Parts: sequence; C-alpha cells; structure tokens
Amino acid sequence: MKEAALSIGANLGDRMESLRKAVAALGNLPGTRILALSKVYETDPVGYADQPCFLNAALRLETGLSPAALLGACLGIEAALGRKRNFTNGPRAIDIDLLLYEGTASAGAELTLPHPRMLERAFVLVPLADLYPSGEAPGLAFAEALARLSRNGVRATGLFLDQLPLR
Ligand code: PH2
Ligand code: MG
Ligand code: MG
Repeated sequence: MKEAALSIGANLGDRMESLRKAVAALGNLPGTRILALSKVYETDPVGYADQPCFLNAALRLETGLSPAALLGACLGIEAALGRKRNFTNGPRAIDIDLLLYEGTASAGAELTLPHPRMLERAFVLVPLADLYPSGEAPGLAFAEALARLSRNGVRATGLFLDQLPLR
C-alpha cells in the first residue's frame, strides 16, 4: 500500500455535500482506505476572484492504485459529481487534486508530483497541516512555505467530514 495526500474543494451547489460524496467515493476505490481527514475550511477564491468562496479540505489515504490510476479515479469522481470544466481557476462543483504520493517526485504531461502549486496555496497547506502538524509530509517539508503564507482568506468552519455519515 502507498500513502497519498489529496486536496478537495467546491464552490458551487451544496459544497459540503459535494465534499462528503467525494470522500465517500475515494474511500470506495479499489484497495483504498481513508486514513485521515482535515477540518473543513471556507476560503476566498484564489486565481480568479469573481466567484463564490470555496470549502476546502485535505485527506490522507492508502491505496494500491498507481499515481496515474488514482488521478484517473479522481477525474472520474469529479465527473460523476457533476463537474463541468469551464476555465482555469473558475468555479466548480468539485475539485479533487492529488498533492503527494508516497514521496514521489515526478513531472509529466498529465501529473506532476508533488502538486506544482501547492506550496503557494494557503487553502491547500492549512488543511494539510491538520494531517501533518509538523509540516513534514512524506516527500515534502511544507512548514516554511505555510509560515510565509497569509491565512487571511482561510477560515475554519467548525464542520468536519468524518463526523457525518457517509452515504
Ligand atoms: N482551486 C483553484 C483555484 N482557486 N481557490 C480556493 N479558495 N480554493 C480552491 O480549491 C481553488 C481556488 C483551482 O483548482
Ligand atoms: Mg485544483
Ligand atoms: Mg483539479
């Protein structure tokens, strides 16, 4: 089994329901188990400002799937949950991003690991720090990057994905 860290986000429709369904679907992938879930944060949009706030969270899972298979599964879950691809950084019903996979560093047309923009994004690193409080994830030390980022646009909601029944 390999350990992976993912970021999930939603800013259209019932955002919490979308995150919950994404977690349930990830946990149902073959040979895959959710290990830990971050708190749920409400975050100001980054990259393209004129859109609703996001709910963001992060999770750790263990899986027998390869990085490419896991990425494909994430895209499939996004499609099943009604994601329509419109424009870069635009609004979406659900986004599932593969951040880290077992310390792998690789660059490809489809997938780069660690996720190439994660160290610039408080909406990724603040939830990730719930999972790795030391700021050391397998293959990536992110404590310094997190310390440099403003947390202004990232607010804890008091919502938790793991206290809700999964359907
Ligand atoms: N995702 C983006 C672009 N901007 N902003 C926030 N707050 N949260 C996101 O998940 C997000 C974003 C592209 O994937
Ligand atoms: Mg994304
Ligand atoms: Mg994405």
